[in-house]
Amino acid sequence: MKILFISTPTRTYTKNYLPPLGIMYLCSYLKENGHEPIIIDQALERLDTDKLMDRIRKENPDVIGISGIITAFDYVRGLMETINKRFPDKIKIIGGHITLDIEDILLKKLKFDYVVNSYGEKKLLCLFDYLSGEGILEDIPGIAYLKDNGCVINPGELYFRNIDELPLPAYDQVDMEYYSTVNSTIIKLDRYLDKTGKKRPEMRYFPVIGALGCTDKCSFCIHEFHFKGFRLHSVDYVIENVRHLYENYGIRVFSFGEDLFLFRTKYAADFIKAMNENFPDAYFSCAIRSDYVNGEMLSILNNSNCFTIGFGFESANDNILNVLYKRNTRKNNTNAYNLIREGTNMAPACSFMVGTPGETEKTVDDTIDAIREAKITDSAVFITNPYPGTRLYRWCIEHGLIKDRMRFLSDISDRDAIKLSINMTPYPDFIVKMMRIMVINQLERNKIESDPGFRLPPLNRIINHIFVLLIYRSYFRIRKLLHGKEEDFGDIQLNEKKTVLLRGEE
Ligand code: B12
Repeated sequence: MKILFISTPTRTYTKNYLPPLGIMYLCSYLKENGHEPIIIDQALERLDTDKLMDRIRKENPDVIGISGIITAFDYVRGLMETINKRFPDKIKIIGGHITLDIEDILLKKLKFDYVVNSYGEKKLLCLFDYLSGEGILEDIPGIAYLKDNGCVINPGELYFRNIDELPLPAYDQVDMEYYSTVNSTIIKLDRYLDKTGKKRPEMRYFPVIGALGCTDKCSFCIHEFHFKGFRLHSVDYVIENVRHLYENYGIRVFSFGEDLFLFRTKYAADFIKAMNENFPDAYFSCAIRSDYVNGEMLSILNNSNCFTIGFGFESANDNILNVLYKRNTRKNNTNAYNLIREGTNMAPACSFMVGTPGETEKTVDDTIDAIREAKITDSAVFITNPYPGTRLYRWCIEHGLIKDRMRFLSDISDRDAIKLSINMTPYPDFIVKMMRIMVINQLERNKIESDPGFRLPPLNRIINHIFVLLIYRSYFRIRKLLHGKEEDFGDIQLNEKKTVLLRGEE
């Protein structure tokens, strides 16, 4: 069967800077199984509608497979209007994170024929068998379709126990030159090289999947209900992948992911040994959870070319961390940050989020205090967004915070999580936005103290450090006067109700 995959822009105003690894994996697996997959990397190419339709016509596939994350929703909706008009008879399938918890909308409103949830390889293979007249649709786990005008979502999951069975991604299907050179400066690598005096590599960068999934089920992430479990590639598999990229594409800087990679000490030791022996001139970054950071792990990593290690700090208030289901504490986060910064050459990287249900002036102040104490300087600060597929999204639906799903999907389209979509606090929107600025202000204050050469733009100083501070603090003073006491929503439970999402009931 011939399938044409189309990647979609995470942001329409700028080209994607990471390759569409999901469909690259699907391509190589389907090819290995006798199918004919190809990719139009629209996330990069940005063909105008006519050119894109011409390409589809020329390729004349049996199936059109669209891939994306939820921020591509509006784009996919527009694309499907045209595709449905021009190619009414082609089979249209959608996969990727965009599908989670909105299968009915994709089937009924965007008029896809099939939705494939979570990992796609084996499900697509079964679906192709079904489309060729073999197998039963109802027996394919994790796919959704319309039946008697109702949305059917087959339960269950179908994926590899051993992910080493996956062939390497189809690198030949995308513009490797673009993807390996688009990230031409990586500040944390520059700092690492300055600190260690190590030789500057050729700046050719690429992400490598070392593991899939996560050990945890944070309420703002998709791993509780979808993409379940944690699967680690063997060291040999990852090294083979790295070798392929190193030898064929000259890659010298790797980022290992996706959510979690080196967290078992023995695995980390074996992996670092193999990297040091085979690619002594290659550098890499990876992601971890702060509770997996310890002295032994760090000394192993410090004895390698790992230049940065990132984790989600999220909040320094333990109640908020509980609402986020982080299974972690402020203490673990600050310890990990300090251990990495003070005991190694690596740069710690962490990110924060504000506006979680239960957030108050006090909980944000806890985060600000922790940033001050740990002297954290550069870090991303997001506003908690209830993306579909997560517990927070289901909670927002249950609590009536998301009433019109189509409108919500449009609101989160084409935007980063630095924007507010749903206000999950009792405060006005501008206060939640200011919470983010207050946290950034502290990061900037730390930067001023640690780097004498760093200057804040005067307008930023006046607006954020003076006006925002004044309005924000005054708002809470007045609120405290009116309520007569400090607010505390620390006992919020996101699972107070049995979370069953009714898809297709609207
Ligand atoms: C890398 C990554 C990014 C990259 C690029 C993502 C991309 N490819 O477009 C970058 C850094 C740009 C990014 C940005 C953001 N991201 Co992001 N990101 C990820 C991450 C960590 C890994 C994705 C990945 O590469 N997986 C590995 C590949 C191999 O798997 P895959 O893509 O899932 O593909 C498989 C299946 O999905 C399926 N499949 C995929 N496509 C298709 C197509 C068809 C037809 C079929 C049948 C199947 C299929 O089969 C594939 C193979 O099994 C995920 C978390 C995660 N663990 O998945 C979050 C994740 C996708 N991101 C997320 C979010 C929210 C964001 C941001 C909004 C966050 C922010 N800070 O602002 C921004 C959006 C940018 C914007 N609009 O401004 C959410 C998305 C939630 C959702 N419901 O869509 C995720 C799931 C994290 C989370 N919170 O849980 N992200």
